[in-house]
Amino acid sequence: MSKLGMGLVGPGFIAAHHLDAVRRLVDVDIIGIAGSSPDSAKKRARELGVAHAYASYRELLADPAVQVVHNTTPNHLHKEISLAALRAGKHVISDKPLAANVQESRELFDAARDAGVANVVTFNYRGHALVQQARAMIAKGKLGAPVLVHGRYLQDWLTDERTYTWRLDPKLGGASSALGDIGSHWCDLAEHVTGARISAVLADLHTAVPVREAPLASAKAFAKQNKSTQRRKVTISSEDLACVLLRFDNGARGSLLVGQVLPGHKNDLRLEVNGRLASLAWQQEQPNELWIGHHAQANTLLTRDPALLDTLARSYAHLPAGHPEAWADAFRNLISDAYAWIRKGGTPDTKPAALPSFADGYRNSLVIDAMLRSHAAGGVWQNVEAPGESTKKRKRA
Ligand code: SOE
Repeated sequence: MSKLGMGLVGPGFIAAHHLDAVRRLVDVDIIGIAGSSPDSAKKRARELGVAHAYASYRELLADPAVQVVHNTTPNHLHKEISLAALRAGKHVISDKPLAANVQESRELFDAARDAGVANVVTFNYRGHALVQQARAMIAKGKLGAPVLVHGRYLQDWLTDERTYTWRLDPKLGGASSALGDIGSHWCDLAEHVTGARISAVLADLHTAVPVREAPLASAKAFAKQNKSTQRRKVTISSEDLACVLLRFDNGARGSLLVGQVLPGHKNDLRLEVNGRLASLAWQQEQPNELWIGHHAQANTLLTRDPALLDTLARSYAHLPAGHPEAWADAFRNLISDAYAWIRKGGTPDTKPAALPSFADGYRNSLVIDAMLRSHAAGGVWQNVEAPGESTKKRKRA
């Protein structure tokens, strides 16, 4: 079997994890990377152990050895680069969110469908074995009809007002900050696990740190900035906190808390689903455990053991029970599914069920957009729908 060639554009923080996941597959060659300049690409290629640095992303796309493009650029570049890659006939794996806003996401979704190639967006929490277990249990009716879907994604890395990131600049990160960055993961997970769609939202957004002291020079994501760093004051317009009520299209109700300025919370993503027969809960920081709640019998804690998992979840678990699997393993599962899809031609009927595509990325941007609209309207319910599409029209169609 000949190897597939991949290239990566945007060699920042997350790029190393894409390359790590690809290196764990046996049938993919890393051809080269492109960055914001020829020099930065060369420097990062050395640091990441990649043999070739392209002078630009256009040069990377022109190389026939590159069949798959990983787009790990900041959000405002997602559209331009993914679109160019699709037009060059490449399979595309894009970081989330798919693009900076609904219109751009729609364009990418349409272009991917027309190109007929594999198109993946990295909602990587789907790659956990116990997330797939939860999804299988709900699909098989083990919880009964879901009545409540709730949870949170809380972080603290933006707590200090001297921390600044491009994600807080709407021109680079998009209109939404916390919701786009991490609320997006939770919404994708909630819809993927339950198989239901968020149909309406009521959101209250807030900026708890409205002024930040950004370093004058651009700093690496998550880098510790010391006291002597020269700074400028920046007014922040996007949200670092969000409280959202949800309605799902199967009748379930729900709620979501999102925040990035909450001391002590690192990547505190939690999803709980309560059905009429049973409940379940999964937490990203304890990914090897699934809590299963009952009314008239003892609750159980299912630990990740390939032998105990549903057949739909088993292939996402690689180590024997008791050897923990975590974030990087789930990321690898997603990348492995992406390449399995590519090998099958990237046609809609061959996509692995757990793999998030541009359709999911577009869908997700509609959900986040409805939250922004709800808040802008003063906290009123908004349907999740494409611009120009009213619920009435949808029902008639
Ligand atoms: C930063 O907030 C970040 O790295 C996100 O961009 C990721 O998608 C999330 O998984 C963890 O936090």
